[in-house]
Amino acid sequence: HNTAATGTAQTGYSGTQTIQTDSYNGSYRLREATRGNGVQTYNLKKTTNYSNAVDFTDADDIWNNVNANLDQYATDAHWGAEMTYDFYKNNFNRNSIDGNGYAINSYVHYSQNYFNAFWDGTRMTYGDGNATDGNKPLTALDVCGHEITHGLTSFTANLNYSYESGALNEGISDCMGTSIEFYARPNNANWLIGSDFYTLRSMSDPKSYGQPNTYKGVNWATGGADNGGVHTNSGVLNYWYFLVSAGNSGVNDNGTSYSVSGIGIGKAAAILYRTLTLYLTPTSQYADTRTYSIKAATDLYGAGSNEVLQVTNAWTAVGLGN
Ligand code: ASN
Ligand code: ZN
Repeated sequence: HNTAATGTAQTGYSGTQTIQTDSYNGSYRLREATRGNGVQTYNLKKTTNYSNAVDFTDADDIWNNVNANLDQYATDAHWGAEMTYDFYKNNFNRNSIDGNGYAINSYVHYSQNYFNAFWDGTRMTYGDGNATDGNKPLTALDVCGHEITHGLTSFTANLNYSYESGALNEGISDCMGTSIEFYARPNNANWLIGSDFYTLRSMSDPKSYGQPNTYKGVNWATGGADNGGVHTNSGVLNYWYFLVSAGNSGVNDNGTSYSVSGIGIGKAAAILYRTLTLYLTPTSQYADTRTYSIKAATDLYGAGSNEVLQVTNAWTAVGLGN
């Protein structure tokens, strides 16, 4: 028999946060039922065997045991999943990734020296990192939001995970992951991906991490590696999203001068969410995303609005003018 409880977590990356847990058999677990059909976070104990995963437990629901197993970072995954649920619920009234309460299960301490995190179609998995990032777990808030958003994408546009549609799939996860970071941790948010443990990408300056900021421009990946460059060519969507949110001016790789006035990350998220959930399809390309994001902005803010103008200007900036 279990009872809902409210705990306090000293997270690894996000300071002290309130989390929902439950009380069971004399201790507390990272399980809750206040959001949809539940948010659960499990311990793989450095194995890859999901059927042997166990609960993380705490004696008093004040999760402050910093230990050599790095168990404190499990609370980051749990809180990150809760904040991702809240972001979609509070902003778009969406009840989890499928709109129907889909249980969000996360698995921490996957394997050994594993420097990645992934959504496998049903759940999240996080490695503990390796020497590259100083052995820091991958449970940063923006990465939690990124991985869970892969689930949202699979239930909506279901963008094919290769070449351009795959780059859009990746970019959408970065854009929403960063939006979730700004939503849940507004005083400690940035446009980098994974900077809590090791910066993987920059949305405000994709070229500084080997990504393109212009469609088919410098750093655009053309080969089959990485499913057709999905983690590289996502830089174009990322920079578009940064521009829509925060604005910037400059000259792109085609020699086109641009100036975008940011409309804020909240409106940018609303436009991208509507584009993803209403208009994109498995085979959508960058040109389609331009068309439908302008349509989404028109739906939300009206034809001729400043929002539509800046969304359009940002596409011109990344090399997708008409
Ligand atoms: N962390 C990576 C991602 O979510 C895993 C992968 O390559 N699919 O994109
Ligand atoms: Zn991804």
